[in-house]
Amino acid sequence: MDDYDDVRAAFTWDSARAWLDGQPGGGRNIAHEAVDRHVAHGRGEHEALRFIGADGVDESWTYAELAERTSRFAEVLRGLGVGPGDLVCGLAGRIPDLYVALLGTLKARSVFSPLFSAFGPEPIRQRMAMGHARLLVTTPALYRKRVHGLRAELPELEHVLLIGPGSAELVGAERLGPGVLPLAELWPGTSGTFRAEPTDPEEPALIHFTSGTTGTPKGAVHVHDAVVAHHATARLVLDLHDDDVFWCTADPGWVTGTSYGVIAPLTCGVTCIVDELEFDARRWYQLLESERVTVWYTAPTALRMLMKAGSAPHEGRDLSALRHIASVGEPLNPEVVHWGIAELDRPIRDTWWQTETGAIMVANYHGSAVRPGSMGRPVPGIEAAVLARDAEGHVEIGADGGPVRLDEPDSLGELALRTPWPSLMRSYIGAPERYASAFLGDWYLSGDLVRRDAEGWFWFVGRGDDVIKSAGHLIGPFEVESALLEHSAVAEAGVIGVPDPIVGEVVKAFVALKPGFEPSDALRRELIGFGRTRLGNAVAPRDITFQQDLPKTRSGKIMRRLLKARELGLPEGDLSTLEVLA
Ligand code: 6R9
Repeated sequence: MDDYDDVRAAFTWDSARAWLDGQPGGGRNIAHEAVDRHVAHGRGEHEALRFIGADGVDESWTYAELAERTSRFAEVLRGLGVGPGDLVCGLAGRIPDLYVALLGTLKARSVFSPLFSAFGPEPIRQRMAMGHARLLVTTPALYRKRVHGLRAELPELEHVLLIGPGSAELVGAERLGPGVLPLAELWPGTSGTFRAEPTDPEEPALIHFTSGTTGTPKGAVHVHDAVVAHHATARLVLDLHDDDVFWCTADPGWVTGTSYGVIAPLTCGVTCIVDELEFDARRWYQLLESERVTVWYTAPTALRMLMKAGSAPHEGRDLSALRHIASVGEPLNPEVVHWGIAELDRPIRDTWWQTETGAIMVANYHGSAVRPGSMGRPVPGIEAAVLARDAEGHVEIGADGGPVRLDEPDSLGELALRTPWPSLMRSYIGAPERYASAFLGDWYLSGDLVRRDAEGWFWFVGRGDDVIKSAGHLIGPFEVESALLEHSAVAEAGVIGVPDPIVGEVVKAFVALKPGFEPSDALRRELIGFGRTRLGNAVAPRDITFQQDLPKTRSGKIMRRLLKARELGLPEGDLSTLEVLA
């Protein structure tokens, strides 16, 4: 049965608001909808989070336990004088207390921002400084390695709460630095009775940092009302029901791992699986089987790795509980969808969204047949359009001052979404002009190039900018270039993404050296190591090519596009703005 059109026609964001409760005293708070309301509905004993470690289940909490822990965390924040509107950053792998910190921060009406645990010191420093973070939650190991040396550059960071391995042992021990305390030291002073005060749905709740082509990262601000879109899409796209066992493989340091690894599924009252370990094909299939996962949300990189691992790791596994598989973050190749049907006996449903959109916007609806290679159709409540772009890549403005829509089937243009919807970002912190430039009239401009077929299905064509997607993670070339420029040998750097069959793209840098430095393998290795130390392995370039005359525009900007075209042996396109040809 395909009821897509009916569901769409019946849907309004106000009707979706009514699927949630709101707070008892009025207001809307994400933590209330994700945790406390299930306790109020008599489902406190249902399992909320199940953490899987090397030897199986490490920890499992009911909704009631999660409600109590998040209340205690909120009390800890308030006890330290961290209040509504203050920014709390989280820097840790998938460890249980990170989830408490996220939801406890929202309960306290402070603002939470996840940082990726594989970031090096520079991305961490920059994001915390931009957000004026007052408190960081991290592990002793990450604090020592990545944060301690930055404290002098982060005067606004007053408190660091240590969680995870080795943190409880530090209770009563000498401090690792100013304001650094193990969470366990403050826990006994809490009661677990904290209740979120009525929260204005428009109050900021989350800041997700994302990368642009130029300049600093962008801190997309999301408000508590976003939970309406998290919940509605979890129901309508991921088909979550309260007896589901849901596994989202995304890291909680990125937007998917927060919005769909924690918030959205918990609002549906499901049991969430959190796998604390790294990818391993055999173990992943084993986990799907042993935990009886019913709905699985993962990413093309992971699926391609499973495909590469062949049939052996899943042969004989009972995956009969698995009802629904969805994917996000990068283009999902049709081969992978066909592989899913052949090997897992289920279609993989692609979904498209962005940090800025806050929730799934375009998807292969669970009640319709999948179109392999298509991102799907707009979710209920969302109107999507294809907009014309001019030669410079800007959205074309029509005679009426609005964008020019391309309604002919198969036209290529920029994907745009009609505003507003609850999870749309409300600002980029400290960058009102950059925020304004993401909109034209009523439309949010995604920056992605797509085409829409005659039946209204969207097909991803490419990004409209130079941002790199590697293993589902967005990487800003400017951030990588800036870090390389801090090395004494580097005069100029241009950074691009080079296609990779498994992770989508890998980061590659072209570097021009300062006088007195000669290209060598030793210097290349040194620069790669330098990049890793500053940026972390997830962001640093994998490969560096020395090139003295990097191609530039008349205004002096390095032409990454040309570097990329040459690297890939593609036509070089319009070179009219080139000043220096290498
Ligand atoms: C959720 C997330 C957003 C960018 C987006 C696009 C790419 C995401 C995709 C996809 C092709 C899909 N992207 N989903 N490309 N097909 N189904 O990933 O957010 O990190 O902000 O990245 O990711 O280029 O613009 P974010």
